[in-house]
Amino acid sequence: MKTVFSPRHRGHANQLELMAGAIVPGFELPSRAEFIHDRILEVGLGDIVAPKDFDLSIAERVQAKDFLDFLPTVYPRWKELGREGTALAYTWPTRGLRGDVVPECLDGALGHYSFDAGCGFVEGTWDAIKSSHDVALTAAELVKEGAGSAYALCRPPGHHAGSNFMGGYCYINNAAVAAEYFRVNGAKRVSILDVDYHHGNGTQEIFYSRSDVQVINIHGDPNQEYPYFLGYKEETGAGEGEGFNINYPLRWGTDWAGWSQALKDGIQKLEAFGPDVVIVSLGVDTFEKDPISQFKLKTEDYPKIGALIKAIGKPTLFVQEGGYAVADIGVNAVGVLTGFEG
Ligand code: SP5
Ligand code: ZN
Repeated sequence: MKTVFSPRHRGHANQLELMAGAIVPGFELPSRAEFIHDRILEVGLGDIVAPKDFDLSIAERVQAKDFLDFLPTVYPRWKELGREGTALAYTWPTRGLRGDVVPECLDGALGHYSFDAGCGFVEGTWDAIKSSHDVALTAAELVKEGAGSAYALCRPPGHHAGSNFMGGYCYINNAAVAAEYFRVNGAKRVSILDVDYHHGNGTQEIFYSRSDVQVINIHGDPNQEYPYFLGYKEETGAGEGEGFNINYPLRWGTDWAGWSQALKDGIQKLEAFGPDVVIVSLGVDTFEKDPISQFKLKTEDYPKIGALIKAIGKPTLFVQEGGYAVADIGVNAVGVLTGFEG
């Protein structure tokens, strides 16, 4: 299968995040995408192509225009304030505060448009976000035009970003934009299968009231794990969308036996839905050596994931999400893709 990749992700570097009471170097490193890129060449998965330039009209159908307009302004405004380093939010509107105001002050606006301190901005961040969006849409276009599969090597990732907020290293929700692209281009039903270790709260929120995009998530139980405030089993969709959101929260320590049971059950529900196209939000932070995660998948398990997805028999778009064991991320992510290829 073809991979879409842009070196413009590299400008999103040296960002900081808040973890366990300390400001630490971000885990979402440029080397993540480079290790995957190099592994694709090593195994000869297929051509690696550059993204086309897309406008944000599809993105604006799933994420608010004011939010999307805000993203490119953050770092220029940060610099205008005479600051350097990473622009990061530190105040968030929770219960009892006004969620409807966007303060003039950049720090307030950053808080308004995010739910955690996982989305720092540096000089090259917006350009990387836009390139990641373009990577997803270019790969979606390949699938639309008849490729059985394609891989969007997105960085930054997207699944924590919702209709008007960022968080969890995610700004534009690449998988959601791709799903909307397929809908606009004739697909009647789209399934998003999110296998990242963390619940894809943004994807769930975007499609929660819709019956045309089924969202299936397998992830660390939010009682134990980030993002804590969404991803529980009883969240099954609302209104028209009732029954089209499916969560598999799994406890810390889950290994292939438990994890693959959830995947097989999810695939059954996906097949019953009967989508025209499948989007896989492909995180490999389920790996036993992931530095911020608590599942126990092994390198040998990733090709099995690909094979199970291949057996669905649908056009499939893989969209890269998380995975922080950088030395292993290439082998694991590409393992899913080679397992799919068979
Ligand atoms: C796309 C994606 O995978 N985003 C993940 C964002 C996770 N951010 C919060 C991480 C919290 C880690 N806490 C565990 C501490 C391990 N020592
Ligand atoms: Zn993750």
